[in-house]
Amino acid sequence: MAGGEREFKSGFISIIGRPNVGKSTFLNRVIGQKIAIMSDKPQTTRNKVQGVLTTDDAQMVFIDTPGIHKPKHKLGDFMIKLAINTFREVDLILFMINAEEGYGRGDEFIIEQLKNVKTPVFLVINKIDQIHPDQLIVLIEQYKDMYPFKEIIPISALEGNNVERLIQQIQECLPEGPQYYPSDQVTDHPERFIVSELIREKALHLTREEVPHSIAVVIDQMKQEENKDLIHVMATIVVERDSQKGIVIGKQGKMLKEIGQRARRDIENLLGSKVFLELWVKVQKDWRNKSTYLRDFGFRD
Ligand code: GDP
Ligand code: MG
Ligand code: K
Repeated sequence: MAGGEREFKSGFISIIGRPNVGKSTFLNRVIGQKIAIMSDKPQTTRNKVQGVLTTDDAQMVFIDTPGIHKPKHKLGDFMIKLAINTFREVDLILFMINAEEGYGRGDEFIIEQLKNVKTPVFLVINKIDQIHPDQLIVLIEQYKDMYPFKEIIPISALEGNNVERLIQQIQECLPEGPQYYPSDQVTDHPERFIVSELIREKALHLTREEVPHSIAVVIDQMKQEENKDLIHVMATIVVERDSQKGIVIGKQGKMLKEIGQRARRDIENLLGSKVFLELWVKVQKDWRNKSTYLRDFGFRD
């Protein structure tokens, strides 16, 4: 059992823009490198996870924002509110435009909405393979005065130009956070949820309500060791404050060790196999604000 903290970034990223600007093409390209399509997952009516990209240092959860994709339609107040709330909940917004088309009324609408949120926004100018570099300069000049974009990044989602760099910039922009989804597999393993609940239960029980119920447990990995009757489970206990982290780890790691030993026994019974359990504790301020997304995937607050 190991205590301590890993430096890891994670966050939710909304890709918005008029139809046909290349949002899906971009996602598919990202899928080309290790991404997992999540479209078969349960979804809220509001947001759906489109894909998860996990690198060594970060996890990027791309989500779809219904409503804002069709800004030409007359959206009711309700839909607009919904869209704006979604903007507030994500960590980053990618506003994608089509370099060939340039500025349009749909963009004007989206930019108006963005003015009400603090979430950073990248302007992604897609389809640069279709234009002359001089045109690109004109476009950047035009857009940069419309809104304080955090970054303006020209790409070709189709040909892949600059996509790596965009991913890099996204990663840099994300806050520290837990890995929400497993990187090794994407299947909706019900066992994973039960395992996380077993750990959570032990943590809550042993800390005797000193740690509120806002605690979450994320299973980072659950893997059968090759040729061994042993399942390796890596999990992170997510708390909201440093003080809670101290309680969960305990003096010289005693509390965490106890949580781990008790949870391991239960998990071994559940899985009918020996278990090697590694636990980390991570402070994620405000993680509850992101619970809208987590709840659908078996996390509870
Ligand atoms: P979405 O509606 O925003 O999801 O747009 P799509 O990803 O479905 O793309 C719409 C069309 O634009 C498709 O025919 C894509 O092949 C094309 N497209 C997307 N990205 C690029 C690009 O970088 N360059 C070019 N030339 N075409 C692109
Ligand atoms: Mg699409
Ligand atoms: K903003």
